[in-house]
Amino acid sequence: MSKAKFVGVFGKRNSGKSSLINIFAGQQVAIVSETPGTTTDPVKKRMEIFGIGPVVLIDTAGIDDSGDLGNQRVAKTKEVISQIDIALILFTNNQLDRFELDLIEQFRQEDIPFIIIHNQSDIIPLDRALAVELTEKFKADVLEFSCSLLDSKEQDNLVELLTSLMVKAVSGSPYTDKTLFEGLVEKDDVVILVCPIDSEAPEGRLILPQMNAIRDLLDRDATAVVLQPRNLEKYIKEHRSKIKMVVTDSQAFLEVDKAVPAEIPLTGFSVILARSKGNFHHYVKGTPYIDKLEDGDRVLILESCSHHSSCEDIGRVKIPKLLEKRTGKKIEWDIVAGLDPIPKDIERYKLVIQCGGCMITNRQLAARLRSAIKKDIAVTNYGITLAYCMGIYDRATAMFRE
Ligand SMILES: Nc1nc2c(ncn2[C@@H]2O[C@H](COP(=O)(O)OP(=O)(O)OP(=O)(O)O)[C@@H](O)[C@H]2O)c(=O)[nH]1
Ligand SMILES: [Mg+2]
Repeated sequence: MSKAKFVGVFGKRNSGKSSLINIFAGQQVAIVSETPGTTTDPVKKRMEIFGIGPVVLIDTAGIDDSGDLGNQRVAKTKEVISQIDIALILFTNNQLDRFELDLIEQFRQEDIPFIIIHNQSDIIPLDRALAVELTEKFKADVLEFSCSLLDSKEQDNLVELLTSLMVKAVSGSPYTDKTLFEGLVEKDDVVILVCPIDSEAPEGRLILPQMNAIRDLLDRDATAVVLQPRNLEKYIKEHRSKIKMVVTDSQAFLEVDKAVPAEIPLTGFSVILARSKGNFHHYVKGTPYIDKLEDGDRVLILESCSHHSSCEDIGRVKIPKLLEKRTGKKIEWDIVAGLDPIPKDIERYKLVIQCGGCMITNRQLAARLRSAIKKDIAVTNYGITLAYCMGIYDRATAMFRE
């Protein structure tokens, strides 16, 4: 289930960013040249790094670029910051000045672990006193590196060292995915998963959250009972005392709600999925704001993948319709797709509704909602909004609100 980690490589022009990416990729993915400003737009390379798993390395344009075009490139480089899990910041010649310091400040603000790399150390070695000063000041690892060592064994050792620092940086991250039942289910618990097989179910298989739920229960040595809504009542009658909780597809919630006695916790796949992705307590706080919306209020939809037509339909059609019907108000809708930048004037919005985020990392999700949360704007997500409008929110989130 592990998602790729996004690693951004930053530094001035000619510091060796593209060279570093090529070393990791073991191939020439990025153009390297002695002409400063070779890399212009961010370039992504997906690969597997032993110890981390799938990784997307992002090569960026130099942060010291200038002029009109240069400023645009720097702006593109800075947009990358909201997408990454780790930053590698390269400098050379023991010169770390306002360009790097400005980046480091942004990493700290956005809570992104970073590794400071002194590159081209074969030409000018890293000043030890500077390394100690930087480590103390920024509580970050500082690595003496070179992308062009003649001794390949020595080069391999350096790459291995950098990899281990990257592993350390991601493993301490508070943004790693929670699994669906983390903290909810223990060994030998019985959990009923209600999976309606209707015209919306895909042919011959289960959908991803259902499969992930089964897998997570197996990992926990719990028992997953997978059944259709019509078989639920009978099962509960026969096994009532043993059931820890029931999780259902939201579409079947109302029917399932009637069949599950009040003392058995009931929730939805979309709710446990939202919880596993983080920001959940903000959603629980923000969702009831739906009923406070007034005529002319603006709502921002954050649609983080642009290629799922069913999600597109939920964000662009279903949710606006449901909310306007429920509130009876005329609401203004804005949509930001993919990983496009969040509007700077976030204060204009009364509510922000994020998609399920199945295609993005938890850190990216956190970054997308950070400015709204900071300004105390109500936030929620697709699944929880649907649950709210369907009238199942209270019961489906009860066990998480105590
Ligand atoms: N001696 C030495 N040369 C290096 C090292 N790393 C990169 N270079 C050289 O430095 C030059 C710039 O390297 P690039 O990888 O293109 O640098 P970049 O940071 O991607 O540069 P821009 O894309 O222009 O921002 C090239 O000529 C590289 O061969 C190193 O560790 N040692
Ligand atoms: Mg480059």
